[in-house]
Amino acid sequence: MYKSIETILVDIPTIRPHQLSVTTLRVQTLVLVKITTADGIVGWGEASTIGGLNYGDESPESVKTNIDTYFAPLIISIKDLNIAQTLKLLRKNINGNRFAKCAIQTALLDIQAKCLGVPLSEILGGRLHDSLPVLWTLASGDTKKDINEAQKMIELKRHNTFKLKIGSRPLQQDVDHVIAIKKALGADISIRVDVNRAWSELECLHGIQQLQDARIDLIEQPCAIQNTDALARLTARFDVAIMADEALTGPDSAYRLAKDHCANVFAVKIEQSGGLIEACDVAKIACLAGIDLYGGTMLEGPVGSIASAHAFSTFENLAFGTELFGPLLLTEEILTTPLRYENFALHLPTMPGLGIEIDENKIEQLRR
Ligand code: MUC
Ligand code: MG
Repeated sequence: MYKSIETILVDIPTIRPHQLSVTTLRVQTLVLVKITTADGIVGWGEASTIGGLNYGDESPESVKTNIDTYFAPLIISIKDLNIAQTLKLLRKNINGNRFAKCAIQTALLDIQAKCLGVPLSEILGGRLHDSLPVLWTLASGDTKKDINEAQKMIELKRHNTFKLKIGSRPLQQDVDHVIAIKKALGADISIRVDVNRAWSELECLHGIQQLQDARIDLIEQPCAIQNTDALARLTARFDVAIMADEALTGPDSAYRLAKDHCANVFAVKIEQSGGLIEACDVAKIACLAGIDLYGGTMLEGPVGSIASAHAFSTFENLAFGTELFGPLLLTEEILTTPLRYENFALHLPTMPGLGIEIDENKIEQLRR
């Protein structure tokens, strides 16, 4: 059935340093997975991480090693299983490794949808949106630069909603930076912040109160990943929406966070969820619990971003939009036709599978 599985690391410089509380990204390593069937059908997946091991518990190198050593022989050994049985086999034999599992699942679903001649979204329940709103993250670390960057994005009709990365500077400096940007861009522009778990609960009380008063729309993962009790207390205390990001690691954690009222919004990510199917499960749990949805990114390139878009396009209500801007942060294009970002949105392809074509010559030039 499956003839070969290749994992390729591609290092691409970013258009500017991207400063998060946990790391500053200057180069993004795309972890691309290519699965080829005996009939010559090719499926692609991606398992990029943020800053090696700075953000999560998988690195590009661990993903490659684990796919080459454990996933690939298992998949090659499959004789006659459908995709559901194949994914069950992987779950049974491989613990953890959500990012690697996501890349493999994406490539398998790409193949399956190509075989059926339908866009990948159609085998995830069906597309409800042909385009998805995409915000831009301001993370240059400099207030003036961020304001200029935002104004340029609005002029270009690329983005009209912005997420600000904070948490690496003293709290009051960060809060003043956010308020200055909100004032400069005006009341109609939605501003959100991502603290990337940098604040203690006490700092959250001081910081979030000021951000709420300044009409910031969303506070993303303000405190430690494990401190979900604090997340619940903050959600109960403030009117501004509190979003779980790093604390959300798939359907199990979605269930626990929902049960304990730990957030108003879930940042659904295909890699953090362990796959597109699991991301859809997370969204379903959120819907049942009355939690709003936001389509998150691990700053993937075009493969992971469009895979995410296929999953998110099946969500009935994406109240807080998406952040699928990863490809726009990169200085190199790896598709023969770039993803279509227009009118503040990412437009989904209609071709079978992921609906993209990889520029394999470019990959050869850029691969590590
Ligand atoms: C995160 O924590 O949300 C997503 C956008 C961005 O700038 O960083 C990532 C990770
Ligand atoms: Mg985040």
